[in-house]
Amino acid sequence: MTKKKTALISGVTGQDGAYLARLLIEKGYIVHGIKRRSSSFNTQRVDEIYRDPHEADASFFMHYGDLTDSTNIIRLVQETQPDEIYNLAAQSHVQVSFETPEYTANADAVGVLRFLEALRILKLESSVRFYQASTSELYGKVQETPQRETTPFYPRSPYGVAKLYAYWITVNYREAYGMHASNGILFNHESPIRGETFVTRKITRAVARISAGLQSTLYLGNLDAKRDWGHAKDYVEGMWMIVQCDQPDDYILATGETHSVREFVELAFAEIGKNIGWRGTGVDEIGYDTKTGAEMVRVDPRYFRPTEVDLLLGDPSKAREKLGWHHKTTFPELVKEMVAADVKLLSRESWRNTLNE
Ligand code: NDP
Ligand code: GDR
Repeated sequence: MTKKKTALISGVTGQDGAYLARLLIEKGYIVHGIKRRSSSFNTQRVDEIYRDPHEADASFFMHYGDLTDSTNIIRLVQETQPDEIYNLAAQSHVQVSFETPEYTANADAVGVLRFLEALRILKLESSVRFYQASTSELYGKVQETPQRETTPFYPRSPYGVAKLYAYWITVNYREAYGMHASNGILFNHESPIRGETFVTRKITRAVARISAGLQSTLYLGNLDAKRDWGHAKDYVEGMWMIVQCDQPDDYILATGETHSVREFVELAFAEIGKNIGWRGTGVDEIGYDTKTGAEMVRVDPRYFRPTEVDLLLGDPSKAREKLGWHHKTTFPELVKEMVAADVKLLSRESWRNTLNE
C-alpha cells in the first residue's frame, strides 16, 4: 500500500483553506491545518470535515499556530512532516492593511520567510513542496492589460507590498536552494464562504437582507473598480496542480474576464427581481429600484482606499497550457450561487431566531 501524502495548510480556517482541505482529503491526503487562537470560534468553515483525531480514519488535524511566531512554524513543520505546504495564511484585507501595515508585513511577508527558513533549518528544503498564495494585487497600478506572469509589478497597498516580498522570497529560495517552491498569482476568487467584508459577499449579504426587509440600503465605496472574479473552488484545484508539477514555477490563475463592482451589484439585485438604475455622480451617486424608485445603493467615501487598484484582468494562458487548468464557474453563475446561499442562510437564521423568541 502506498503511503498517504501529507499536506500542511496555513490559513485553513479561511475561504481557500476550507476548500483546499476538502479537496486534498478527497484526494486521499492527510491534512494538517494551522488555526489561530481566537477568543471566539473561528473554525466554522472546517467544522464539517473535522473528526475526532482518535478515530482510526481521521485525516484532518488542526494545530494552533501563527505566522508571526517562527518557533511555532518550525515545530509544526517538524511534527507534521508534510510532503506539501500550502501557505494560505495572511491578513488578506487590502483596506485593513492601510490600518495595520506593520502587522500585515509581519504576517504576509516575513511569515513566508519563516516557513522557508523552517524548511532549511529542518533540512527539508529538497523534500517538501511549497506553495505561496500570491496575488493579482502585485500588479496594482496598471502597467499592461491583460496581466501576465511577465507584467511588471506595482503594488498599491501595504498588503500588496508585503505580498511582493513574499513572492520574491519564494522565487529566491527556489533559485538559491533548489526548493520546489511556487507562486500561484491568483486573481480575485469568491464563494458563498467568502469573508463578509470583501465587496462581493458584502453585496450578496445585503441583497439577501434587503430582500427579507431587514435592510434598506447598501453602502459601498468605488463602484467602478474592475476585477477578474472567479470561484474559489476552481482556484484551489489550480493550487494543487501547481504543486504537482515536476518543475516549480509561478502561474496566474484567472478567468480572463473583468467586471466592475457596479456590474456585480446589478446582477446580484437581478437575482431578487430588482432592476437597478443609477443617478448622480461620485459620492452622490445612487442606485435605485427602477420599479419603486427606492434607493438601494449609496456611496460612502469611508470605503475609498488611499490608493486604489482600478483594473485587474488576468491572462491564464500559461496555466491552461502547462497545467491544463481553466476556470469552470462563470461570472453570472458565481453571483447567482452567492446570492442564493445568502438568501438560504438568512432564512435559516430567521427560523432559528423565531424559535428562540
Ligand atoms: P481569508 O482571509 O479568508 O483567510 C485567511 C486565513 O489566514 C484565515 O484562516 C486566517 O485566520 C489566517 N491568518 C491570518 N493571519 C494569520 C496569522 N498571523 N497566522 C496564522 N494564520 C493567519 O483569505 P482567503 O482564503 O480568501 O485567501 C487565502 C490566501 O490567498 C491569502 O493569503 C490571501 O492573501 C491570498 N489571496 C486571496 C485571493 C482571493 O481572492 N481570495 C486572491 C489572491 C490571493 P482566521 O480565520 O483566524 O482569521
Ligand atoms: P480586493 O477585494 O481588494 O480586490 O482584494 P475587495 O473585495 O475588498 O475589493 C474589491 C474592489 O471593490 C471595491 N469596493 C469595496 N471593497 C470592499 N471591501 N468594501 C466595499 O464596501 C467596497 N466598495 C467598493 C474596492 O475598492 C476594490 O476595488 C481581494 C482580497 O481577497 C485579497 O486578499 C486578494 O489578494 C485580492 O482580492 C486578489
